[in-house]
Amino acid sequence: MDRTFVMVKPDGVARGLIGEVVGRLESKGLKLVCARLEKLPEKRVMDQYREHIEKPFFPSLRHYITSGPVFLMVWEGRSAVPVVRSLVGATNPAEAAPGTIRGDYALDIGRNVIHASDSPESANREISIHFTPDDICSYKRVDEPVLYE
Ligand code: IDP
Ligand code: MG
Repeated sequence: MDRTFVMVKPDGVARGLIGEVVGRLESKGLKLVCARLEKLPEKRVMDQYREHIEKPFFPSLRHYITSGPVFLMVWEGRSAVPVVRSLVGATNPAEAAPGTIRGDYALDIGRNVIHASDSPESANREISIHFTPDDICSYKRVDEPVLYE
């Protein structure tokens, strides 16, 4: 099964949207295998967003992402990376389709509620920034036999 890294950002946590996000991914059939609520240390912010460090918006992104606790998760399921990206919606919430998390819950690109890995390689990299292999739980969802052909 594929894994992806998902994070409810400080605006999402402060607005009480953790349950909404978790509920949507659970309803889709994905399995939560790891989670933690915490304020991100600077070093992991730099690792997480390394491809954006030189971008003009990075200082404000760094400030915002460390402004309060985030909810870090690992989700498992078939094609978990593209499936979660499609549930999350476009980076700019003004362009995100209705029915997506960003389309339904956000207005501003700098306050877009959620992060999700954009490729299996990023997912592995991001999971290992925030978690150790021992943190990942292994269990069966009772609906697994009917979720997959
Ligand atoms: P993604 O979160 O949809 O993968 P990325 O391009 O990887 O989008 O950007 C990472 C995050 O950086 C975005 O989710 C958003 O919070 C922030 N960001 C990206 N572009 C801008 C911008 O133009 N202005 C402000 N923040 C931005
Ligand atoms: Mg990205």
